[in-house]
Amino acid sequence: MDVKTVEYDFTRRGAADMLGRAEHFYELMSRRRSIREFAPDPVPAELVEMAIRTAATAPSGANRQPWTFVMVGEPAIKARIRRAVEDEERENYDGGRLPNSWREAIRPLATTASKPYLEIVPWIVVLFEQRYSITPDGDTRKNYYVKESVGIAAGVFVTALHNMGLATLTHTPSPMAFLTRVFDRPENERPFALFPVGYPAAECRVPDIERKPLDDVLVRFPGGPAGG
Ligand code: IYR
Repeated sequence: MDVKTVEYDFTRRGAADMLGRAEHFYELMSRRRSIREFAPDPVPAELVEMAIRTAATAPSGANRQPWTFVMVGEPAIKARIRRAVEDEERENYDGGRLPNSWREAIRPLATTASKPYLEIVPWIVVLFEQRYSITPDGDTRKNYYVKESVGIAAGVFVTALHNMGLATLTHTPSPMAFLTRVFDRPENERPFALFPVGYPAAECRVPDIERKPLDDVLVRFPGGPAGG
C-alpha cells in the first residue's frame, strides 16, 4: 500500500482519570438545553469560528467533510432570515400545514411561528450539506453518508458551543430552500440546519422536559447485571 500514514497522537489514561473525565463531561452535557430566548450581547466572532473549527473535526464518509458553515452577523441578513422563516412557519402553524400529530408532538415545546430571537442573537450559523463535491476542474465527485456526516458535525458544533459557554437552538425551518438563495450557495449544497448562537437572555426559560433514563435508550446485549 502506498498510503501515507502518521503516528496517532493518543493519550492512554488511567481508569480513575477516565471515569472522572467521563462524569465531568456528562454533567456538563446534561446541563445543555436548546433555548429560544437569547440576549442581544455581542459574541466575539473568534468564538463562533472555534466552534466551527471544532465541528469540522467530525468524522465523515470517505473523509469528504461534506459541510459548509455560513456565519451571519449582519443585522439586515438576520432580519431577512427572520422574515423568511416566520413566513414559512406561519404556513405551518396558522395555515394548517403542520399535521395534527406533529402539532401534538411539539406542543410541550410551546413553539409558535414567531422567531424574534433570529434578529436578537449576535450570530446565525447556517450549516449546508454538500450532496456531492465540485472539484477545482468543475467535475463532480460523489460524497458518502452525507446526512450522517453532517449530523455528527452538527452534534460536535452544539457540544463545542455549550462547552465554551454559549447557547444555541438546532432549528430546521421548514422548508429551508430560501437559505440557498439568501447566501447564494452552489447547486451541490442544501441547507441542513440553522443555529442562532449567543448567550441566553437573563430571564431565559426552557420547557420542563426530561431526558430518557439510560435503561430506555440502552439495550445491553447480552443482558445481565449492569456493568457485567
Ligand atoms: N419548524 C417549526 C416547528 C417545530 C418542529 C419541531 I420537530 C420542533 O422540535 C420544534 C418546532 C418551528 O421551528 O417552530
